[in-house]
Amino acid sequence: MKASISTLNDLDEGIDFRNVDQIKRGLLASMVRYVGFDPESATPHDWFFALAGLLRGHLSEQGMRTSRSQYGQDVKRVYYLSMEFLTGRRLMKHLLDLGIEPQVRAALAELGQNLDTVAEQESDAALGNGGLGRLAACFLDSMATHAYPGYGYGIRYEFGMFSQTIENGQQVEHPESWLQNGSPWEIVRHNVSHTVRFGGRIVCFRDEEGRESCRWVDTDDVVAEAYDLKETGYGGAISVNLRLWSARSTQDFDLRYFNEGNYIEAVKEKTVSETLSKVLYPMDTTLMGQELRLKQEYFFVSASLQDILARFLKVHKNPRLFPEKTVIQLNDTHPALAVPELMRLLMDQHGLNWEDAWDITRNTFAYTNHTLLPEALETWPIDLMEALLPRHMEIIYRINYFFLQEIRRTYPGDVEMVRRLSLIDDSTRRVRMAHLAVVGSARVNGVAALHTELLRSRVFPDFDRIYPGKFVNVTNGITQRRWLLQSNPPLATLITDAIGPAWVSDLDRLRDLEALADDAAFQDSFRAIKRKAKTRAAALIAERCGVAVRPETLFDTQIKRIHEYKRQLLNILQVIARYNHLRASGKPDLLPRTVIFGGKAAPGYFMAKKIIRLINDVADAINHDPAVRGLLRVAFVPNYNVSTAEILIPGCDLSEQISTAGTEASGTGNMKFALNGALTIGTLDGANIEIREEVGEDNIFIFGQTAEEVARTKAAGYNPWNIYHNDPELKTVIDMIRDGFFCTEQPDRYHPLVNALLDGGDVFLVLADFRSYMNAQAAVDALYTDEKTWTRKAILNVARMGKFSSDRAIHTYAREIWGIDKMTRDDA
Ligand code: 26V
Repeated sequence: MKASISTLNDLDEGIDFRNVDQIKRGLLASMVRYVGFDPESATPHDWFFALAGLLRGHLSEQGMRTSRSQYGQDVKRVYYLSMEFLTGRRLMKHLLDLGIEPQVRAALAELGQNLDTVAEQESDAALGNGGLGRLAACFLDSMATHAYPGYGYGIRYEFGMFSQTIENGQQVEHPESWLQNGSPWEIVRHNVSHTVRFGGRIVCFRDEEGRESCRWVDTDDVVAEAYDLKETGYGGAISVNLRLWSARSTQDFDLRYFNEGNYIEAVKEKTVSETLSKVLYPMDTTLMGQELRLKQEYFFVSASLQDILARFLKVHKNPRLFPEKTVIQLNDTHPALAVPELMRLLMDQHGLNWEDAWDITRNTFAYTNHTLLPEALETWPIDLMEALLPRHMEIIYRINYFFLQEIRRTYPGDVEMVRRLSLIDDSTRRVRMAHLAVVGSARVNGVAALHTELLRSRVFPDFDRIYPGKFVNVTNGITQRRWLLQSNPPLATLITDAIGPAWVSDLDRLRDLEALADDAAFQDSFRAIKRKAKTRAAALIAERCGVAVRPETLFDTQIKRIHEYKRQLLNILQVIARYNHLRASGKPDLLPRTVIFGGKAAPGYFMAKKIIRLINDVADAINHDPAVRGLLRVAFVPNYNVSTAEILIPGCDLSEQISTAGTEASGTGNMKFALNGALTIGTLDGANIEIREEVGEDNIFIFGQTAEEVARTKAAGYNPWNIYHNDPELKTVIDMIRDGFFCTEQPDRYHPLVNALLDGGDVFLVLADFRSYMNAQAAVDALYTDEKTWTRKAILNVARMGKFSSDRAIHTYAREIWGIDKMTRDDA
């Protein structure tokens, strides 16, 4: 019998989440049946699982409704392919989306439990490195909230981003097993699996009509198994499915070995293939030629495309309609193999010819670029690709052949142009994944206005010329549901009380707060909320770093990945200068400050690790110096992740966004801070430029060279030594670091950092921007003494953040890139 929608409605009789009593009974039942513990002796951890288990059924039901609507309306879907989804904890998000937080809180309270304590039992799903992965999570939230038929595909890493401890001032990495206790949210799809093939060789033959077809044989196979997570949207009507692939061996035992009695060899193959989804690569720039990474990329791309095609073909018999019903967004080049994979599937499995397959392919994909750093642009050695993916390499050669033929026709005799545009770099014998993505996509976008402009002018000028209109900008955004409603409930309530709740799904409505920027009572409440959030941040700092900090001081925060281009080093130089000033003058003319750092370094990134150590050494010296007690404190908060951000961002006064102009594609932390009422000190880089446009130049501290000035400075032959010799305050700071002031037991510890700044040419212009940064910091000090003016500016920052909602970003993608519409729920 075919189940009808009403069958699903009947299920609702199970439990009414508006009813505290029913939730309570549901929790008890879930504890006994699902967790298997006696409620009498259950811990908060057990209650977390009981609650999640209870909700999971509800989420799954909602997912089915969504899916039925999508099929029913035969909608065009967008598939978001990303190697990373940094979703963080899920419990509170689901409760807020479903609007049942108060009821669940009350039910737990009746059982003697506190919801916040229970929620803290959940481990972060840290399936991403940083900005790119968190953006993907914000996007799923916006798609679900606004009922776009979206679908995420990624990898179910067994180990996500490593957890970080600081030992002797240095980063130590530990494996992070978010699945250790199992994840109560996952829905395992044992019936959904796809075979992914590697290696082998190609046999091509012609049929009677002379049509060529190829077979890929003698391959090593791995099975991709589907695990689904439901991303709820606000209001809870519609959800987006996030399907993560886990690698399983095709064979548990290699019987050849097993029969010879070699048990270990017999299971070895299993272990090898299952390492594919074991661990997230914890770097977000250079990583060249790692075979396992390439295999991960192809593994998730192939499984996802097979899945997408199968879903399409269930309903549509004609593959030529594919782009009408499907758009696939490539989150950076990591899934760029989707281009040759779709070609392969269409030709080798579904019998299409090259022209038709290519027509479908280039109308299906869109590609987002997230970085300008040359070392982060992916390329793969041809030899490795040929060994692992021989059929794809052939397809890439052929795409390239036709593409370059067209270029030669348009630009006869321009061999340089051909060399520059080729998908293959002949001099290094590598495949340029960005070129593959550009050629294979209908649209390419950057993630902030400046970034898109630089992409067009510096990274892809030739492509921009040959494909007018292909490059577009979609400035990033963040979801206000997580980054305000969930992480800062007191501020969210204050706002809702003042202007109503519409901002939760329409952030432009925050504009109504402008009228309250000077209102004394509103200002008082705003300040009181900030103070409370700082107290909470202070407690976290005390617990994690053993450093006591006072919430009355200015909280100055830089939390993000540790990278030379993000210039944590510039920040710490400024901190040392401040320290020197306070010590020398003995006059507390500078406002008391707490400088907070947090962030992980890629395990093999020597300089970034040195920077972490320097911050910790400096923190140690300053925090133990009675001369600056009460005036300056420095804290490095270990293991920065989504949950830590949720506490540190609301409790911040000054947001540090100080990358060298032209290096940070967008930044999204900058948006989260401003939305929570911090003022930004920053360069004219990435989305900072647009933040300034929105909040007004009086309400942000801008310093340093512009992207154009950076380029000119470098072209003119920048010499950092000149700055060093001409700025005595800066010279003192650098000399202290060089001479081991902060590490007397090993005075040369920071020579590599000092060398990079001086003899190394100071690639990121730390010295060039130092004085201007100091001046901006002085302006911060001056303004912070004027409580009313500071608060006014902070309120205006919140009021003018509307543009930076991921809702706006998703509406733009939907309209301008994806060509998709919102769904209506059939039974809504
Ligand atoms: C690159 C690589 C290359 C080697 C292998 C591992 C790996 C992992 C990730 C990446 C991508 C890094 C790019 C990235 O995260 N970009 C950030 O994207 C944010 C969202 O668009 C943006 O706000 C940040 O400015 C940008 O740095």
